Amino acid sequence: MLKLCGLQMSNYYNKVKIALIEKGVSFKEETAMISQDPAFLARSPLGKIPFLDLGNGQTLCESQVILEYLEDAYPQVPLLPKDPLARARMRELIAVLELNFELVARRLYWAAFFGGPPPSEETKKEVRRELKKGLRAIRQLAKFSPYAAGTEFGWADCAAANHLPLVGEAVKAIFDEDVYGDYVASVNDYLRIVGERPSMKRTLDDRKAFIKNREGGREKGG
Ligand SMILES: N[C@@H](CCC(=O)N[C@@H](CS)C(=O)NCC(=O)O)C(=O)O
Repeated sequence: MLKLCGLQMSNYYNKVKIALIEKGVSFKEETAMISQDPAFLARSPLGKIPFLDLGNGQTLCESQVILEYLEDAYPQVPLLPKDPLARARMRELIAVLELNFELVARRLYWAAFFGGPPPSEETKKEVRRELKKGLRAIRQLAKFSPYAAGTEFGWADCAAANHLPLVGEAVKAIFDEDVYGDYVASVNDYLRIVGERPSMKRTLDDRKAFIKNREGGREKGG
């Protein structure tokens, strides 16, 4: 059986988890900490999570690559439209969202979520500038009608439903601002609709429980 490896609090892990649930593919979950140990690198070459253990001695890393694999290997419930341009549009939205928005905000996560030192003024300035560019492009490309790329739930939602709130939380923590500004109602309406899906509910509940346990463990551990 497939095994999704990583941490239930990770947005990229949850992107893959939602795709697996939506597609009705059986899978198990394995908690795996980010590591640069040779044994871990043998399973995940960059030492990142998530990765998928295929159960035959092989693994796959990179969430988008994993989604592509799942689509090819389990085509019964598609998460990508049939039309070539619509497929490209979905990939375009994910690329913009991840490379030009989530990855930019990622520079804030250490300070925002893990007690790291505050980012420098220079970093904050760069992040603010790049997030603005990324958000402008997202506003241009996202449909939210009601799903991220149009009327059908798909890959773009597996990504957006996890990345959009996380970026919002990071910006709030560091800048005490709402990154979405006058777009916030559209984003929140979208997150409410997508959040009603059982795949999202399960993933978010697991995430909350994971974070709660982790914090409890930390308190216990002093
Ligand atoms: N492009 C990767 C991003 C995955 C990623 O950044 N994962 C984070 C956790 S959410 C991680 O492993 N960080 C550790 C590191 O960057 O070394 C994907 O889509 O899977």
